[in-house]
Amino acid sequence: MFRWATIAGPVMGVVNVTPDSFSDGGRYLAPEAAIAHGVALAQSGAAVLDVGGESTRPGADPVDVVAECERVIPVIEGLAAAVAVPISIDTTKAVVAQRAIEAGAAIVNDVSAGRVDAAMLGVVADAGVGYVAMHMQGEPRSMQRDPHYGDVVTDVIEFLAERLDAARGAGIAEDALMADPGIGFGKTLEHNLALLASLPELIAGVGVPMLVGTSRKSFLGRLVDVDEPSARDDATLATVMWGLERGATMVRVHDVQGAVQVAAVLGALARATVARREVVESR
Ligand code: PMM
Repeated sequence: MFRWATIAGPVMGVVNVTPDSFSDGGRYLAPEAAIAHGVALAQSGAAVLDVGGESTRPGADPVDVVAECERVIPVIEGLAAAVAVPISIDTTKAVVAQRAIEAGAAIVNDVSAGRVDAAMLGVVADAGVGYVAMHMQGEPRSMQRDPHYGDVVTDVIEFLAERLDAARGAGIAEDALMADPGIGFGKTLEHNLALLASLPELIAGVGVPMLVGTSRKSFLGRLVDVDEPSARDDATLATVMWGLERGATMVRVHDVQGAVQVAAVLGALARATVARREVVESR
C-alpha cells in the first residue's frame, strides 16, 4: 500500500517523453535519453520521478493509448530498474495507468482527476498505488480560451473536494491521496497568482497533502518577461520557496537541483527558528 508519508523529500522531477511538451518537448523522446535524464534527476535529489507521454500544454492534441504506452512503458521499466525513488505516471487513461503500474509505477498523477476515464479510480484503488487529483478547467486543447470562475480559490477547493470524495468512494486509501490546484490549467495569470497566494486556505479546505506545479509555466514568463521556458528556472524557484513555505507537501519541477537546494535551506531555517524560539521561551 502506497503512503505519501513515506516519501523522502518534497521534490518531484519531471521526465517528459513527448515531442511537444512546452518546456522540454522532444528532448527525451528516445527511451535511453529519458531514462538517463530520470536517473540524473534522482541523483540530484528528486523524491519522485513523474513520467509523462502526453503533452498537456495549452492547445496540445490528444495521444492514443498505444502511442502513449510506447513512449512511457520502456522508460518506467528502465527507471524502475535503475533508481530507488518511486515513479509516477502522468496520464489520464486507465489502461496507460494499469500498464505503467505493471512496469513499476507507484503513483498515478491524473490531471483530469478521474473525469476523462471512468475506469481510472478503480485501477488506482485495486493496485493500492498513490494518486494525485489535479484541478483543470476544460481540457488541454481549449483550456486557455477565456477561463473564468466565480471565486477561483473556492471553485478549486470545491472541485478537488468532490473529486477526492469520488476517489475515496472508489476505494483509494486516504493516505494515498494528494491534490493539486493545477497551476496553468484553464487559468489566467491572476487566477494562478490567487491560487498560489491562497495555498494555506486551499490546503485547509481540501484536507489532503498538496502538490504544486509551477515549473517554467507561461504565467512566470509573463511576470519576468522571459519567452524561453528553460530560462524560467529562477522564477520557478521563487514559487518553489513560496509553495514549500506555505504548506505544499511537494513541488513538481524540471530543475530538481535548484528545488532540492531551496528545500534544504528552508529546512535548516525552519529548524533554526524552532531552536531560537526554545532559547527565547526558556529565558
Ligand atoms: N503540469 C504539467 C503536467 N502535469 N501534473 C500535475 N499534477 N501538476 C501540474 O502542474 C502539471 C502536471 C505541465 O507541465 P509539463 O509540460 O512541463 O510537464
